[in-house]
Amino acid sequence: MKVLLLYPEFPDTFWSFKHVLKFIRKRAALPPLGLLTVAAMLPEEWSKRLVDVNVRPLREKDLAWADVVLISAMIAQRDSAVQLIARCRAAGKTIVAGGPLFTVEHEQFPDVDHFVLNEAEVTLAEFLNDFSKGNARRVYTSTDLPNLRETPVPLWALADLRRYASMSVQYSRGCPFDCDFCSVTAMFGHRPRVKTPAQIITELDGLWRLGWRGPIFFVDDNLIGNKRSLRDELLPALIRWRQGKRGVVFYTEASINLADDEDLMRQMVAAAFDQVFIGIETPDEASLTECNKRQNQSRDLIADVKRIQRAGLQVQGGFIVGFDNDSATIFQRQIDFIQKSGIVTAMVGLLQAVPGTKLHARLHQQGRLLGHTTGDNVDGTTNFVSRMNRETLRDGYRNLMDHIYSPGPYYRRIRTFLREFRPPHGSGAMTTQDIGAFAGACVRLGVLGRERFHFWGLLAWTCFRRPRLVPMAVTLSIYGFHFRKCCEALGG
Ligand code: B12
Ligand code: SF4
Repeated sequence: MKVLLLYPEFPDTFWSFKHVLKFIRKRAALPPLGLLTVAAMLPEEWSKRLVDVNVRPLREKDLAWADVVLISAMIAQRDSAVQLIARCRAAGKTIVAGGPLFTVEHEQFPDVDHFVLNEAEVTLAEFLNDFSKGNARRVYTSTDLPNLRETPVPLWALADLRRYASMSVQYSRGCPFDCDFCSVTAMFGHRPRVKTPAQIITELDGLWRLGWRGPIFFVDDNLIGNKRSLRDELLPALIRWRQGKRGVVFYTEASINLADDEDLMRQMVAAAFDQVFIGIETPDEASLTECNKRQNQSRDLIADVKRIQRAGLQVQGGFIVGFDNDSATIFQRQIDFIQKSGIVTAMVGLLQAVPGTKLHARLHQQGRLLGHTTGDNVDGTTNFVSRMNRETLRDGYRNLMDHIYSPGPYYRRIRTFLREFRPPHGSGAMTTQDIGAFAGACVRLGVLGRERFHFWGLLAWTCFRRPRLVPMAVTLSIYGFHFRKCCEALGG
């Protein structure tokens, strides 16, 4: 059996980091971890080929080679998935689909032969068994939440690692919190299920053997969801593994209560974590109550962010506008918060209702849903009737984005962050990739860009005040270039 593993294209948005990738000569931010994990669950004797369309196009000869196509996608990849499925259908291939897009809207894809939904650890074996007997059903689904101790090591060798900016591994699934807009808990439950440290170390050894020396994203939705296993098992194992290894750094996602645990932060930094994405969402208490983001309530969120930055972790933040409680003042309040916090990478999205979430169910009951979500929360669209006047929301959102990513406020924010950030000892060395990116930045941002004065001003300031942070200042300047391009596409 020849299996083609197919991963559709991401739209060119904040999350694609497309304009950043050019500086470091990469094609995509991350490999498709779900597909590579599924590949490891297929019979060993099957031939496997990966085509990640973000890295290279699907060629006719790939289709001619394949007996069966396995496709994975998240909602944001819907358009590309539809096109690829049509091509596979025209080529007469058997199509098997799984992953988050199909798990929430499989009925929208009449051309797919088989859906293997939810977590493949529970649904794939039955499908493979039926498929081998020629009597596979159309839909395989399950509400069981598997033990990750059985999850195999992803087949990274199928991917051309050199094309990616970062690698990914997954330690846990599930999150103890209950934010109403979040599809993670709807899909993966509230009890964080974890792999053993030995599994993670085997995965890391595999990446190291393949020559990977760059960043690795722990794609857990909330790495600190199970603090005990993180503190007692994973982090000590990572600290041991990292000894004598240069180049590899980790980043992840976590909830804001990380700020309460100095020891945990210290341990994470010792294990070479240098960044953490946190869902801040909004400085408005009423909106936090509305979306049930209890862990963010009654806190000084700016002080929390600064504490994490001082511990040596750069904070990236997720923000949302468009809650029922939001009034027209929310845009300026978000701007003030973002600027004061020094969160340079601030992903501000319009609230969207994703199928399967409590928010989606509530809006459906209230008759306020307008149709599909695009799945991309930073494209300036929403899929329900908002309480705020539509034009006010749209214009307020665009102005907010335009403001925080225009050169003045953006470069001021970088300085606010660099003043606070305490990098661990030993960090700050320039890699060959950094040098290439720096040369590109000098030309594109320092000569051709409208931000040129800000760019050189920041470099001079950093050389003088925080010399070890020069590579970081350059990286963040390049991110700003990407975000500005995305804002232009929004029309802001
Ligand atoms: C890494 C990640 C990304 C990366 C993707 C990089 C890449 N190449 O994959 C980046 C940062 C680019 C990204 C971006 C976004 N993401 Co994202 N992302 C994730 C995250 C954190 C981990 C995905 C992952 O690697 N999981 C590990 C693997 C092992 O799990 P898996 O992919 O689910 O695969 C399992 C099953 O689904 C199944 N399976 C998967 N594929 C297939 C295929 C077949 C054939 C079969 C049989 C089975 C199968 O088997 C696997 C093993 O059980 C998930 C959350 C999560 N916990 O999954 C969100 C998630 C997938 N993202 C989500 C969203 C909404 C987004 C964004 C819109 C931003 C946002 N608001 O979060 C953007 C959209 C992109 C854009 N506009 O360009 C949603 C998707 C909702 C949906 N139903 O589609 C998720 C679930 C998180 C959430 N907030 O709810 N994301
Ligand atoms: S903390 Fe994050 S992952 Fe957990 S429920 Fe809230 S939004 Fe979802």
